[in-house]
Amino acid sequence: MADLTIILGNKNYSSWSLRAWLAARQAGIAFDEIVIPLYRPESREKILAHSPSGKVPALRHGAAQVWESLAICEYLAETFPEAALWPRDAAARAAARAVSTEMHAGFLPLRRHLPMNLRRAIAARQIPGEVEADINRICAIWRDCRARFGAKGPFLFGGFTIADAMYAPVATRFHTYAVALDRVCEAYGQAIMTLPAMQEWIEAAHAEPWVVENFEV
Ligand SMILES: N[C@@H](CCC(=O)N[C@@H](CS)C(=O)NCC(=O)O)C(=O)O
Repeated sequence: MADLTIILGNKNYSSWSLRAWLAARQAGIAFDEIVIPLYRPESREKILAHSPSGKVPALRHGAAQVWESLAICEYLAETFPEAALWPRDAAARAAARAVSTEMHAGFLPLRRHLPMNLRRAIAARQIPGEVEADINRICAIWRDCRARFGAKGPFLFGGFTIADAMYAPVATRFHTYAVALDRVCEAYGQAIMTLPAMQEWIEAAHAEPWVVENFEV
């Protein structure tokens, strides 16, 4: 049993859970996980036992209790500095924090209209204008980070960082909803989707029995 536990929602749908879990997995940290099926009568009470916000993900590590995906990622970066979850260079780190916060605080139309659903058959959906604007902004972020900071690897800042964890669920959405991408964004999406940790998460999502109709668009 590890002394660090991450509490998650359904792997098929819970994009915020994926972000925290992926950061921990990529950092090579030993942890246990508890998956709480969401949007069932008992879900809220079960989540509240671990997370005062009533939302997942949450993390427990000794006396530390952390909720909010980005705060969890920050905690992992601070507690395991050798994992380099933020870029070491200050300018790159500032940019990584900016694009991570932009994801954490925004892109609501995209999140609502194209919910993460890893089991969904791959097929395009009609994209409203406000979702297209989100997609364009995200692609601009990806292109800019890859061009300015990505030379040393396939991720936004070269090696894997929290910024990649924050955008990993977007890569799954672009894949699931067959969003047409330019060459740079397509390659970056592929780099995320083919990570062994992503494959592990997707396999677990496929094995889950729970269906949340609201996310089956
Ligand atoms: N801002 C939060 C969002 C967390 C969130 O909305 N989690 C969803 C699952 S992806 C949840 O817990 N939903 C359960 C509920 O609202 O009852 C974070 O970054 O962790």
